[in-house]
Amino acid sequence: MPVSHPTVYEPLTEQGAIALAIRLGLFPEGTPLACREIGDGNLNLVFRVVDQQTKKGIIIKQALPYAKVVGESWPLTLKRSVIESNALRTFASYVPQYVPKVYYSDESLAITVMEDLSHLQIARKGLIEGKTYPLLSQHIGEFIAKTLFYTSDFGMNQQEKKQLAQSFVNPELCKITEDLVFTDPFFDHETNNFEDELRNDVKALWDDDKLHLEVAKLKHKFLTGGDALIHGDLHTGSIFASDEETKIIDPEFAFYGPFGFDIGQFFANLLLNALSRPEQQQEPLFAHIDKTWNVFVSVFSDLWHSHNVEPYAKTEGLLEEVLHYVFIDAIGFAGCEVIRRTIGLAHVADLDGIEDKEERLQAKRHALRLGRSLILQRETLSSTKEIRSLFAQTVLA
Ligand code: SR1
Ligand code: MG
Repeated sequence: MPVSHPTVYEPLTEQGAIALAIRLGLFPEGTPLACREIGDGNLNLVFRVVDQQTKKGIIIKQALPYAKVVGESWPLTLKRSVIESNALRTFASYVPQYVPKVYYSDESLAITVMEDLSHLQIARKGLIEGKTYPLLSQHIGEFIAKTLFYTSDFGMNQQEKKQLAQSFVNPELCKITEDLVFTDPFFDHETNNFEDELRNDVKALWDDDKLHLEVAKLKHKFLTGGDALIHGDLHTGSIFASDEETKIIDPEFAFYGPFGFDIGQFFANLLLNALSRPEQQQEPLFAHIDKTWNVFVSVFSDLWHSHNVEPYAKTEGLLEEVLHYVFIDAIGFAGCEVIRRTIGLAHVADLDGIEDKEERLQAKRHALRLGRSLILQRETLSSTKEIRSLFAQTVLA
């Protein structure tokens, strides 16, 4: 049966994805192709088209006009697919080794065609299986440092930065984060989702004025901070990894945001995994947090001294001031992310996958306490090493 070639938006089928791959000339003529929809995220369709002989494939990612996790009642802009392909291309200009290659994108079909990374594993899945990914923090620290520095007012022409920022204005996806990370979990909101047994713990957060003030300050930073082009959703489900390689995917939430946000989300998701592990297996997660921060500081500082375009760059104390606020913000953002992944709309398998109900509830109570401590105590921590003691106090309290 002939397959039509859409030029106006319609969701692809597996046959349609094969037809598109052929039309784009991504495989030699006559290649026997197979396709499967493999998307397991909250928002999009993901097709893997494979040459059945060589087993080599490509990925076609297509945005749906609604949030898949909720359904058609939650409409969502297709423009996020342009944001994603442009962000991948921008990141590739600084750190090509850490992002999939983009072969093609089409705004009207809301698709991005990119490198198949199926030789790697989603880091969240591997971490849940107990893997440690020895190079993960080295790679993520370098990715974050380079992308943040080079897209900031320190690393690029300050007029061009404003234009780049304009091309990444992403109000609908930012609103999701503003609501789901910074607002809904802290109020009795219909998007929240948690076990009845946690109601007293959750209600304590809703009634916590001290916490509300600090979350409001962090939300304000997210709303107003335009330091650099950030990934915007850098949890461990947005990372493919192996023992040797790391690739960052899914930057559809990218926009000009605060320096500390990506670091905070990454820290939070490592901590959520640590909460799901027995104590004696937690250390690799803490070591990843230390190393991500140390690599970030080292790479960012080197670039600061070697490639800075800002005349005040050599002013004593400025770099230290920037790193200080990145650190504090990252810890606070991490606290918000830990709480929202526990009681908000989009949970994580690290916690939800704990089979024993009592253990699961206990891990979630610990997560709520840890998130709160990270937010309230962010200004008292002086190094990532202190996250360990905060974690231990929270879990033992
Ligand atoms: C309705 S979208 C829910 C979550 O999925 C994405 O991965 C983001 O983390 C978002 O907050
Ligand atoms: Mg995503």
